[in-house]
Amino acid sequence: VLLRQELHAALSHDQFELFYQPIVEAVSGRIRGLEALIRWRHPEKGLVSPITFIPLAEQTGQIIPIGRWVLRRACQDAAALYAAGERGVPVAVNISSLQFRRDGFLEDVQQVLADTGLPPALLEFEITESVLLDGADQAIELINQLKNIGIQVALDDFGTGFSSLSYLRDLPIHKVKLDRAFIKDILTNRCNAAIVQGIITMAHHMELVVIAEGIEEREQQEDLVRRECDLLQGFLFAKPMPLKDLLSLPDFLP
Ligand code: G
Ligand code: G
Ligand code: MN
Ligand code: NA
Repeated sequence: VLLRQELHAALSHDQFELFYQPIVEAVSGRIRGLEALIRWRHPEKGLVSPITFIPLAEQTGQIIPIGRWVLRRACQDAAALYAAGERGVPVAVNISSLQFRRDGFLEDVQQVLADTGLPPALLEFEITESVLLDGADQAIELINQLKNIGIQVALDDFGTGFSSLSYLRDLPIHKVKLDRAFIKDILTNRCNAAIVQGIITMAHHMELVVIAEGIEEREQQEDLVRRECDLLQGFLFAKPMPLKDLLSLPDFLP
């Protein structure tokens, strides 16, 4: 009933978890990164999707403490992987625009890096075009500051909503993530295939790395390899899962 109130208590009751989904090199399928995806383990409802509670958390302001928790936990996990493996695996964290545009975000990030000892090169942020709502200049400055400390930034869900091609030019991002909506029927819909090819070609001319999301079939992988997409993510490779399950995958660490 009052999901809003329960959400308020969820953090103090330790009901959030992070799942991780591998991001793989398109050609080889080898793991090149992980995306952290929050889950709410509700005492009665079971696992609640962030599609339900992130918008609610954004309305109530809860997204700020929840976002801080996600960042800290993801950096702790990535630091543990780094300690266990040879080179570590970069972890991508979704940052809500409210969190990104809030004063003190950069300081929070630096504090978490200091506390966890995670090399900044192993942290990546996924933002959406809504970070530009209050004007582009502030967002550009912050992305540059993150870049200066060694954190990469990806533009998520690209191609849907209000994403403009000029964002690829104006934002000092490192990567662009093609929304699943274009990938779903890339094999049968010539318009979607043309959009995907166009974005990949453009992005490469701007020295951006391209990730395609929602890969479910081998033929989609093959098609995107032909189109020279760099990285892929989707159920074909692995679903989002708890870190301990990932660790038990064969050939997990490079
Ligand atoms: O993995 P999944 O279907 O549950 O994710 C659904 C949506 O929730 C995606 O759009 C994803 O970006 C968003 N999301 C998942 N985890 C986080 C998080 O930690 N912070 C924010 N702000 N969004 C998240
Ligand atoms: O918006 P964002 O890219 O952060 O969201 C990632 C979402 O995509 C998560 O909800 C995740 O569970 C979902 N996802 C990841 N791979 C696939 C896939 O292959 N198919 C579908 N349908 N969803 C996927
Ligand atoms: Mn994302
Ligand atoms: Na996305």
